[in-house]
Amino acid sequence: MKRKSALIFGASGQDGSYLAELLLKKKYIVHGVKRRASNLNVSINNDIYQNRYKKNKNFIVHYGDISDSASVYKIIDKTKPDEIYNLAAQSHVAFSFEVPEYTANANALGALRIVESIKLHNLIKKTKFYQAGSSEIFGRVQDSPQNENTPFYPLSPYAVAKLYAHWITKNYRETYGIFGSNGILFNHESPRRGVTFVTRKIISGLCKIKEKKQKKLYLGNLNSKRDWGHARDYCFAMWKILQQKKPDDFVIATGIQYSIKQFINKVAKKLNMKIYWKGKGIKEKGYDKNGNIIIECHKNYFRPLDVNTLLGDSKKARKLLKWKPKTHIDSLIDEMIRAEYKYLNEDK
Ligand code: F7E
Repeated sequence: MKRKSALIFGASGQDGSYLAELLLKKKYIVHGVKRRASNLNVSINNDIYQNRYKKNKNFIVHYGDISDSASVYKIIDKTKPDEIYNLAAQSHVAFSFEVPEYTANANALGALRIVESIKLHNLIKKTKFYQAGSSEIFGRVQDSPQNENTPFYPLSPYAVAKLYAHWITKNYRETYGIFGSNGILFNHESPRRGVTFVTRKIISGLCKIKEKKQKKLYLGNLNSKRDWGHARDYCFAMWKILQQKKPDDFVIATGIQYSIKQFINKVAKKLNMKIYWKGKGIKEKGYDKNGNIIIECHKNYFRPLDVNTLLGDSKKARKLLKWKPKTHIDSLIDEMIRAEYKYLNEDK
């Protein structure tokens, strides 16, 4: 039987690495697109990329950039894959306020470049396309929990760009019959998460505080609530989405939410640290048992506009894809703490 082939834009990020692993296990030929001057959020991801795939002859690296039309067209023409996964993005919501145009170019036009190349290279009948959507498009939530029918209300340049990518995928599906599906993924984390995202930042910070390698952790909005799952489970959903007979859009979420403060308390408990909270809003502080301030809010980590609550309803995915999250948040935190200690020891 002929091996299936897949092309992953954003192959060296958190999701790209889990997806590549899954597809290689499923005997795909995997083409991964990587930026040559890639300054990825964590060097760990680059290591995974270098060490894990370099020697695998079924993993082929292509240098390119989602913000460069010629490279996107060329790679798609050269590989003519059965499946394309677009995981390439400027993925920091806060940073999108600083670089809105770059964010629109990568996150919105990136998806357009791919669907347009599928069309131009006559791959409509051959190639299935997965667009990595984001729960951020629900923004100022109009209903709770959010499902595929909840109205969108994006609150950042990141979310506005992701909404364009969502609609252009749907538009090419309806206009040209492209097999284009959107996964609307709620937050998903892992030890491979970049250190500037809040879960990894909290786990890394608290581990270092416990080991006396850091005194304090500065954060922003402690009251926002997120629905966090494990990236590995969510990458499995991406693959399932493309194995359907028909293209469609799916919310991928756990259906359970915690505030940032609740997440901190969970991590602290696992590390046998008790945090005593005092104050409100930006003045809220976390103290250790000796009365030292170990968590403080800093204006730099607040966003001009924040999404205060996100909670996903993934009934459709559970029914049609027969998908459900396997990893409970407690196991996710345990895995992230174990990895953090490994990184700390390697640092030594
Ligand atoms: O923030 C609050 C922050 O940066 C979560 C991306 O993968 O998921 C991710 O976007 C919450 C926000 O993720 C800090 O204000 C408090 O309310 O971990 P985050 P995100 O913005 O939800 C979605 C689904 C994506 O699509 C994105 O690509 O935590 N928060 N203090 C903080 N956040 C950060 N980063 N740093 C803080 O110090």
